[in-house]
Amino acid sequence: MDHYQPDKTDLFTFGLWTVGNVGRDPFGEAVRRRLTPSEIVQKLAQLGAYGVNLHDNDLVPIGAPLKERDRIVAEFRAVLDETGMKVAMASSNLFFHPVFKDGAFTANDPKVRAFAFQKTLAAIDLAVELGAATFVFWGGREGAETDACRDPREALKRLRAAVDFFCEYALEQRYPLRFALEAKPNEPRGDIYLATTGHMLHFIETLAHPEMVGVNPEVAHETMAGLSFVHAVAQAMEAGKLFHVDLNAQRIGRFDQDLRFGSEDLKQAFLLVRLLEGTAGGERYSGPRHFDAHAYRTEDEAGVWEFARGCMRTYKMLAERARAFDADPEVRGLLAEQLDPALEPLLSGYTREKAGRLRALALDPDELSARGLCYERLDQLLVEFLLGVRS
Ligand code: GCO
Ligand code: MN
Ligand code: MN
Repeated sequence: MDHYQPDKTDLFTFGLWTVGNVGRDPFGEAVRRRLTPSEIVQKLAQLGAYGVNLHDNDLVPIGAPLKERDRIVAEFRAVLDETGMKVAMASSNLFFHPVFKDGAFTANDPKVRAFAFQKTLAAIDLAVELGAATFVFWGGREGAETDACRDPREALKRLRAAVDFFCEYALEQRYPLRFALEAKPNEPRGDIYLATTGHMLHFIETLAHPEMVGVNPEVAHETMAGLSFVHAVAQAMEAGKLFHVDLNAQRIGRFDQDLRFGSEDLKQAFLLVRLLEGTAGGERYSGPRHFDAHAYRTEDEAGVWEFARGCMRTYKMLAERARAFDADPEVRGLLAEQLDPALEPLLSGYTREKAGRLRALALDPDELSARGLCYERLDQLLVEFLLGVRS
């Protein structure tokens, strides 16, 4: 049996728009035919995925009459049931139609905002109907090229009003739904509001129902900003806010590449999987592992499935490498050496007595700084595990 063959317990998911990507970019037309949602679900099920994610319009065309909508949803439901695939996450497309050229929830025209609300209410209903546990807000058009157009503080107030509104709606309907906010620094707008996961985490604390709202960090987006994705995810986990995660690959200083997971910066990918899987001892992330990525534009349909297989296989290979790394006696020894369990209790929970004991400690900074930390050795071990030279 292939050790890296995924199955449903791995909780791997793909957006309909990811494997469904036809390879269009700002400089060129589609290179692949559009796959139907049913085809996507069937093929992903064969490959061992757990489920799919969707924007409202990945399934139901914008403006479709109710009868048509219901027919499409019923047909989709049947394929899900037949394959045992789940819809893990859903969202509302608030960026494609020209009506959103000035944003959706932050647009200056209140009629545009009203349309975005109307569309999102329907998308939330659809999400719940399909059994999605998480609803993502990715505000790709919530930004500006010229900040002369609106006070950014007003934009934040409008975003807050919108998220609060949908939380209230979900509560009133008794929907078992959580919301996840996805940050991106730019693209398609010149600057997008709430540019990073850190911005989002603070914004959530200003909402009326912060407990219902978490984040959906994406590798590419944090990397575009030149930041450590591992740190962003760690902060979200530590705050109990990692509701969902968008896995892909990206090089710094580029457009949003959305590449196959693990295809760039394998070391960051390794450290990310190590964090999500909790192999170093922290709590494991238990939600779906979503690949928000697409195949190279060079690929035909076979290449798309190769891409999907690759995302899942690389995740599992990295998880296996991370487990081996963290079980290694030398690695454990190097990490343990850094700790002094006897001293730890003094360093949290202020009491006057602890402050007194701290003052009395004989600590010589010159002596402390003379000690090498062996992080070169530790990182070299990481590289050797990553390359499979050590196991
Ligand atoms: C991007 C975004 C999108 C969102 C998706 C869900 O690549 O710019 O990540 O793919 O994740 O639209 O809302
Ligand atoms: Mn994403
Ligand atoms: Mn992206």
